[in-house]
Amino acid sequence: PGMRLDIVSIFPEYFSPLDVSLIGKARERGTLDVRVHQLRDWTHDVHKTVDDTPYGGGPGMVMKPEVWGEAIDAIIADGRAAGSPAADSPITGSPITGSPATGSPITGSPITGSPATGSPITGSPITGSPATGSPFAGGPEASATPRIIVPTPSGRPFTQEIAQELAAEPWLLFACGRYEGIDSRVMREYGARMRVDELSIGDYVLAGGEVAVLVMVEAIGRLLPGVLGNVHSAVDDSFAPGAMRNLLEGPVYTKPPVWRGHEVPEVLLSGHHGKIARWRRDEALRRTVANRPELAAAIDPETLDKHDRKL
Ligand code: 6GU
Repeated sequence: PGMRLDIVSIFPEYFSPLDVSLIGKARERGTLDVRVHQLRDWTHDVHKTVDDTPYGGGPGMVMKPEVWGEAIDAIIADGRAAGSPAADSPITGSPITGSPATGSPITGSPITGSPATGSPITGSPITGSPATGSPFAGGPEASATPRIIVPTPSGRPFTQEIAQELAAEPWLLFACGRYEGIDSRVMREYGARMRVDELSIGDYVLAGGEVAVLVMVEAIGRLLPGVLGNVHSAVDDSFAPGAMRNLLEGPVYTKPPVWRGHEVPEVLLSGHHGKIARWRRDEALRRTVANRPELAAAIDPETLDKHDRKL
């Protein structure tokens, strides 16, 4: 069964990168069902207003709660109707840049422009119990809720650990704020009924949550079973738990052995696997101390030997 991913934004065009590469392939295969929604589709006024001045004064604008409430309610209803995860749901709708042609704002943006009938993505889930994911199934699907992610510089840090946790979820809904943010009552309203996380991707300020969501979706997407070309790469990452945990990746080399006078470190050509492993650990440690002293300081001294302490 795949993961369903809903993204709500006033700039759906930001998400065209999700049509290509790893994520695009996962969508084509049905591992990922990504639906990008235009928030303004849930406004009712001619100007499609999504923001207003902040109570208490101050600069900028705040996103109105009513439009967010309608958007999130509709998407949750749609996801429940389709069955969540939506591995089972017919792939319909317009290409990624298109807003809905007619009627309900709920169409999302499946990657293929193919018609509903004969879509290569339609079909039954590969695994799981027969009823799971069926639009007609009762039980948990009828009351399924997504995990809601609100990207904001004031959120908890998005880490590899959180990426792993989110990669295990069947349904994520990203609510992208612009301006000074979304009226806080929206997070309170949904937080009472489902998991809502405000997450930041780093200590700098972006103009909106869109790019942060692209970052998070890529980090999560490459962890999904079958998404990454090489299954080993994902568990071997700098920030993944495991053998070289808490160390940055060291330098890497490929052919030719000499390029513009720069030689590949001799040990890598030696064929001595023990020496190579030791050298890689040394380089990883050296780099961690140089680039991320706070990570180096957090290394358990028990995992260091006499040789390490001299680095
Ligand atoms: Cl998640 N959003 C915005 N607007 N700025 C950020 C961020 C998120 N993370 C770091 N800076």
